[in-house]
Amino acid sequence: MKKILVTGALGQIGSELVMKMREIYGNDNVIATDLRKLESSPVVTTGPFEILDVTDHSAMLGIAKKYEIDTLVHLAALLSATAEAKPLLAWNINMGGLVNALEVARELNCKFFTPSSIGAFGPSTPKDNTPQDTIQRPTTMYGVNKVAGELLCNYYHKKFGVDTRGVRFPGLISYEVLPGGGTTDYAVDIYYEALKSGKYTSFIAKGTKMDMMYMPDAINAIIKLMEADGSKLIHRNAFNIAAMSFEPEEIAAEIKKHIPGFIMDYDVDPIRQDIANSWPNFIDSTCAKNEWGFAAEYDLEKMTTDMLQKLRDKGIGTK
Ligand code: NAD
Ligand code: AKB
Repeated sequence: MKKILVTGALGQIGSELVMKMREIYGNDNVIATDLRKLESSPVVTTGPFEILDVTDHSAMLGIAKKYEIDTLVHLAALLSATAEAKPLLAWNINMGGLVNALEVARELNCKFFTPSSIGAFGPSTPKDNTPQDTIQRPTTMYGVNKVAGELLCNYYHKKFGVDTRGVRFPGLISYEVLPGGGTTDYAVDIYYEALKSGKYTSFIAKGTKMDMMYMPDAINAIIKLMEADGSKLIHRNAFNIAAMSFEPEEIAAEIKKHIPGFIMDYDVDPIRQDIANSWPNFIDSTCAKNEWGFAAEYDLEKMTTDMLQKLRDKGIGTK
């Protein structure tokens, strides 16, 4: 990886991935792109940045050629809750953007990464210790996009020899940029509200277990997989990776250890609850461990300590 183009670079993942990659590969070698431009973002101020709508293939190809990229990290997408609210737009961005990105990778012989999600599973998937290879009949537009995307990435590898790689991310928890329209967003919001007001109203119901991961582990996973020896990869795309799994009351109890007066109640959003109910309780990441050495450093306890400290350092809240 010498010249890397990142789409959707101002999002929750991109804003941290770009900075980490610039640290490793050099500021000028990581070209950040997004539909919008945030002038004050370090992603914009520390290295090359271009406005790019991923549904525009010729614009993407033009930028890729201009910077002579050898790696494409495709992050731009609509997340589960937004995709459920705007399914046709989600299809156009999530599938149209992915095909364009794969085509650019094929045309310029680039290494390729794109994330799938636990959203690629559905109600008929085994819920506990969900295997790498299993039933995938998702009932959401996001899930349909993710399954199709996983298959398309495998196809581009088999048919055209593109070096495609990817993981199925759990819900990601981070403090730099807020998440953008997902079902697992409650597990980020809760930290902000705990610090600001000492209370949180969860839109996900009590007893709903979902896989989650702290952002540093997610960023390390992307870089580790992209640097891994390709000849050892059996799955290549859509590796299950897991770090922790919890219900709303478990994260609340962990926060209470730091903010004793913290209280949580519930006002369940039926749409996001429905999505959450269709996802696994916890997934099995044995293949990622065996094929490229995936390991997560943060569990719920360690993440909560760090997350609250980092948010306090940013001046969030008084609790
Ligand atoms: P995000 O919503 O935070 O960011 C997406 C970015 O894409 C935004 O900056 C947005 O401006 C940009 N974008 C939207 N439409 C675009 C378009 N047409 N052209 C160019 N840019 C466009 O998303 P994220 O959380 O950073 O997710 C990135 C990828 O990771 C997505 O594929 C998502 O499905 C996947 N993922 C994320 C999570 C998570 O918890 N964050 C979990 C599993 C998978
Ligand atoms: C979402 O909730 O949509 C994302 C995801 C798990 O893919 N965080």
